[in-house]
Amino acid sequence: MEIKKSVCPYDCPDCCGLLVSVEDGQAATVAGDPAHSFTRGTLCPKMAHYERTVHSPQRLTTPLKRTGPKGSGSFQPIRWDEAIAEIAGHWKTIIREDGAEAILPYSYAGTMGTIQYSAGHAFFFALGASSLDRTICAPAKAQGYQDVMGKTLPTAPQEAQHSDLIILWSISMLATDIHFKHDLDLARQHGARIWCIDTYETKTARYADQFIRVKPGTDGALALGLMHIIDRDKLTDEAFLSRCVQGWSELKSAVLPRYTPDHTAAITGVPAAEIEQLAHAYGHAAAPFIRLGSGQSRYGNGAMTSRLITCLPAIVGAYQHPGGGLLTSTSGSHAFNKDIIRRPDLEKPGVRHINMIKLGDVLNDPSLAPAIRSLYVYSSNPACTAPDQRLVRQGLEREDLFTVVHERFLTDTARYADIVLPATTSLEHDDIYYSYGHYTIQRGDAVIPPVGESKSNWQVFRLLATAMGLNDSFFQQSEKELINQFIASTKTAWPLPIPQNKLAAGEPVDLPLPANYKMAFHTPSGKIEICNPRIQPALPEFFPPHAHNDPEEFCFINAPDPRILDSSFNERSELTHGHIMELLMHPADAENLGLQDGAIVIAENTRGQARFTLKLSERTQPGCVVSEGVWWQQHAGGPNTNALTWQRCTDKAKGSTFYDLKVNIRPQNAQ
Ligand SMILES: Nc1nc2c(c(=O)[nH]1)N[C@H]1C(S)=C(S)[C@@H](COP(=O)(O)OP(=O)(O)OC[C@H]3O[C@@H](n4cnc5c(=O)[nH]c(N)nc54)[C@H](O)[C@@H]3O)O[C@H]1N2
Ligand SMILES: Nc1nc2c(c(=O)[nH]1)N[C@H]1C(S)=C(S)[C@@H](COP(=O)(O)OP(=O)(O)OC[C@H]3O[C@@H](n4cnc5c(=O)[nH]c(N)nc54)[C@H](O)[C@@H]3O)O[C@H]1N2
Ligand SMILES: [Mo]
Repeated sequence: MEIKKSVCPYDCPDCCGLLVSVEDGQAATVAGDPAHSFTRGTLCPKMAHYERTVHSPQRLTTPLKRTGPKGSGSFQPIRWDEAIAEIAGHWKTIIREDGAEAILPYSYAGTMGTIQYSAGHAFFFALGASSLDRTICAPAKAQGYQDVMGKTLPTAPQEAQHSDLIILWSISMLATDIHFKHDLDLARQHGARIWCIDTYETKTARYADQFIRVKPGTDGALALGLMHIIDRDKLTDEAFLSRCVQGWSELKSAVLPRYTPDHTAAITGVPAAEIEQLAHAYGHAAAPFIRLGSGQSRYGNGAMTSRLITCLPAIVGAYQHPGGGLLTSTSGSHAFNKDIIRRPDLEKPGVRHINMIKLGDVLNDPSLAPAIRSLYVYSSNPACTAPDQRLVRQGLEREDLFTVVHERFLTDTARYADIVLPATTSLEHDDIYYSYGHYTIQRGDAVIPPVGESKSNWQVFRLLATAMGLNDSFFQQSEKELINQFIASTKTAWPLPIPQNKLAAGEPVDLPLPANYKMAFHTPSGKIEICNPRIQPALPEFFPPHAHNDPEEFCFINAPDPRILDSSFNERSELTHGHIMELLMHPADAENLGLQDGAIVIAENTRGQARFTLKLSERTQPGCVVSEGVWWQQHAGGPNTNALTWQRCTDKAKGSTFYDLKVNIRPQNAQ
């Protein structure tokens, strides 16, 4: 038996270091790598048995061709050369008749690996296909941070160990960022207090010392209310503000006066006394640290909300103190020059861009010219995870749509494919990884041979490039050659030298941070920009989310489930058994509707409906129902939460608004 190092590839901020024991070409066990400075040898329950995903009997092992109606899941195995020839044949006809823009790639972060995530970019650019805007996650959060802080490096999570007050702000930490708990536990040993701000009482809220429950989409008003009190009670750091911040006096005179505790309480639903308490805790803390998740960004005002929260550390000068600061997403990704794989230079000028959130509209729009005639999906499961599911599935059912899905499992999306191609897992292909939750990077080479005939994303695009006559030598490179280029690119892409030999050897490497990184404000003015004259509005200001004006009765939060990750891990029955498609409702609301705990209910709105088991709980607030997890149809027994979500975008950065919606609830047997 041999122990080999690897990296968790999933779309999670922790990006764990792994130790894989390999026996007879199979992964026998998977453990955490104690040498990884953020994840320190522990894993979540999903990855602790990653070998069950890798060697699952449900793995796709050969290419498949559809034999039944779309969505039925009837396929027959075919050879790789037949599959590639069939795809190339269809695409050549489509390009000749309608142009390459009639082909749409669709992918996201099934793997976060730098190569495999972006493996198709250059190929589809060279083909001239429609370009996909990959905005399904939290670009509005990044935008809000950037509007205030520019390219300033966010605070490293380990800093929180030295903080005396930590706010977990719309982050489901015990589901989505579990290793951060270690840093908080250490801070607590020195007396730190932990606050959590969420719309319902998550496990993370129970772990915190104090919990603030906000109405969905109103955190921007809360941030303004906190600033109002911090200013009123003279808890600001005036020296820091005058030296390092632009626009504070304008915000103070033009916006803050309205956000009195009572006005803020009326918008957010948080009692004025609690707002006062949090403002004083934050204003008096020696080194307050905010860990901002993405929940607040999944609304029509998501970029603005994130921008308003980003102003808070500035007014108390948090960045000056060890332990103080704000972590949104780390910039570990800047350690590599991603253009090496993405090749933006190959994108044809003026080519059509399509926002992935709008997939439902795009597949059904009769006026789109050219119409989408072929969809190539990899590293994503849009039939399950994209908003407005009824429209997405209606599009996938189109007989004239030639759909190819490159997957590890027969997902909801793969069931609609004309051709399915089997994909490797991260243990079977080479890649190099960065994290969006900390500053450790690591190379992860294949540790076992491919399962069945599966191939990596990059290997498939190499085959397709040849079949489509793209002879550029770029497409002939191996993954290892690309990894070497990424390692070499760290010299120019990152501020301080990175130990390249350690990185090349597959060890976790902590990116060296400049000593003053928290105080080096990379904005055009060199200051933190509460007022940003280059954007509209120049001063941040709260406005309500989209659903504010929706006619249905209940806000609907569809949050992460600790057992799965988006729709990944649905293949693992030991994880997915038990409570799924549950809907939390406040007992007072249930009483009004005459509904009992355990009732089967239908949630519905103009987009569609989904069936849930009702669970009465004071963990949620009146007027707000909650469901956790994005479940495969075979587990959900029908449409999942995305039957109810909208294709509407955020205020900036065209992000998704998964939590900005309302539904009506009725018992299943009532009309
Ligand atoms: N186990 C598990 N881990 C995951 C995922 C998963 O599905 N399961 N998903 C992965 C992905 S793709 C991502 S992007 C990250 C996301 O990780 P997080 O940032 O933790 O998750 P979010 O989905 O943004 O939701 C975080 C919390 O925001 C709350 N929330 C919703 N609306 C509001 C609001 O208006 N105000 C406030 N204050 N809170 C609100 C939700 O109730 C939820 O508890 O996690 C990753 N890790
Ligand atoms: N209702 C609701 N919907 C949501 C969310 C929510 O909170 N609520 N969260 C949203 C968010 S934040 C995100 S980021 C999206 C994510 O949505 P998706 O992009 O659909 O992500 P996953 O559901 O994880 O599906 C990834 C798929 O990629 C496959 N895969 C893994 N590795 C590879 C590989 O190397 N190659 C190939 N070809 N395939 C691979 C996996 O088997 C898996 O089926 O979901 C969004 N959808
Ligand atoms: Mo995400």
